[in-house]
Amino acid sequence: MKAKSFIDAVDVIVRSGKGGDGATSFRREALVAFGGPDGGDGGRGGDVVFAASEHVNSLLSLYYDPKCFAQDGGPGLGQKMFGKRGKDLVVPVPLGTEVYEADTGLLVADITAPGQRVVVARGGAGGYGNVHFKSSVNQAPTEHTPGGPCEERRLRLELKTIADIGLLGFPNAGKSSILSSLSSAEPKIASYPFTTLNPVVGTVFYDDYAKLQMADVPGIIEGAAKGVGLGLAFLKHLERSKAFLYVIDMAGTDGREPWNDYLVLKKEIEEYSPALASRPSLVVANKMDDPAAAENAARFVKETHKRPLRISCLDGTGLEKLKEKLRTLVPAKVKFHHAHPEKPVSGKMPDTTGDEIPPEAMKFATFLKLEKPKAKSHPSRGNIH
Ligand SMILES: Nc1nc2c(ncn2[C@@H]2O[C@H](COP(=O)(O)OP(=O)(O)OP(=O)(O)O)[C@@H](O)[C@H]2O)c(=O)[nH]1
Ligand SMILES: [Mg+2]
Repeated sequence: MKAKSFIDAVDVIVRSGKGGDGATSFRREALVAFGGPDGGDGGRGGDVVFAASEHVNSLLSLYYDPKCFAQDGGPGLGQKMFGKRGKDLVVPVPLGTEVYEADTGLLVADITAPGQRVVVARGGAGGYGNVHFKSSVNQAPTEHTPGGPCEERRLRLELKTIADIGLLGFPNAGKSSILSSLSSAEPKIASYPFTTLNPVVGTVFYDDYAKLQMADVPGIIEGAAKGVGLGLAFLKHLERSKAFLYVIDMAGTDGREPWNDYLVLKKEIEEYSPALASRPSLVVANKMDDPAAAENAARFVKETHKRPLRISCLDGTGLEKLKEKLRTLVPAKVKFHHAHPEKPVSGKMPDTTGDEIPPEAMKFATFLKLEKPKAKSHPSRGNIH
């Protein structure tokens, strides 16, 4: 069996570490009589954390190792010593990963920003050592509490690739050729259908340091909405795209009619999701170097009333124009922002001295999580007195 190289959905079990038990111990030291209790608290169990990483592009490692277990906390020790804190388990996941509760289908987290970290299972708190139970009437307590339980969940992870622009087209239309011409991505290019079997993302760079992400997904054929070919399963990778390129093979290779290709593509996308079909798009006529292409392009305009952008990945015609057109579809991200239009200017802070907070002041107050009071700190985080 061929080893899998790309996985975009996987079920995992996450389990945080159990808290360590508190200790019962008494101070024993030469020349100190009745030293009293000195059993320390157990250590906290480790958390399971999903961390967005730009260095992974698939859920493959979780497919082969779906058990994500963090370390348990160590038990408390004598001499008021804390138990060891369990190590957190940090699992790198690709940008665009959605985390669902496997049993209920509830969305737990959507990991989209680089550096984003989500705690999916929180470690148990450490138990109290007997030092906490001393009092004037109980000077030699033997009580201690067990560590908090671990948290175990079954989660379903789904990867929806993040890209600004998605490439849609029939197999062999030249989607991968466009991606490799405009970016430094190296998708496989060959003259047989379904060369691309996994989504590939490339970055298009501009001279002013702006950049756009472009995603190439496997080809779509008639009946894809019903599962023909590779189906529309891969279209979920384009759900987050802001705009689409319909790539049409204007040479009509394999006896296909380009205008028919466009109408079929439109219909299949419409069936998959009307919201996707209504996003900004650009029709691109590829393979214009082919002798049959010019005639086909003229007929294409007549049949579809769309004027495609004519390009050829083979001789490079129209590629620069395409690159510029992409920026009109999606505003490219400029790397260096000197002035951020959204940023509040400190001199123009709204007046909040009255009884009512003006609505424009609320955007300054988003950091106040008033509905959630600060959690009471656990004694294991401070010193034992
Ligand atoms: N003549 C000509 N051939 C092209 C052009 N662009 C791509 N091709 C050829 O068309 C074939 C298919 O190109 P790909 O880029 O692999 O097409 P694709 O749309 O990614 O195909 P799948 O991954 O199978 O869906 C390859 O043999 C390319 O060399 C072009 O502008 N002119
Ligand atoms: Mg391809």
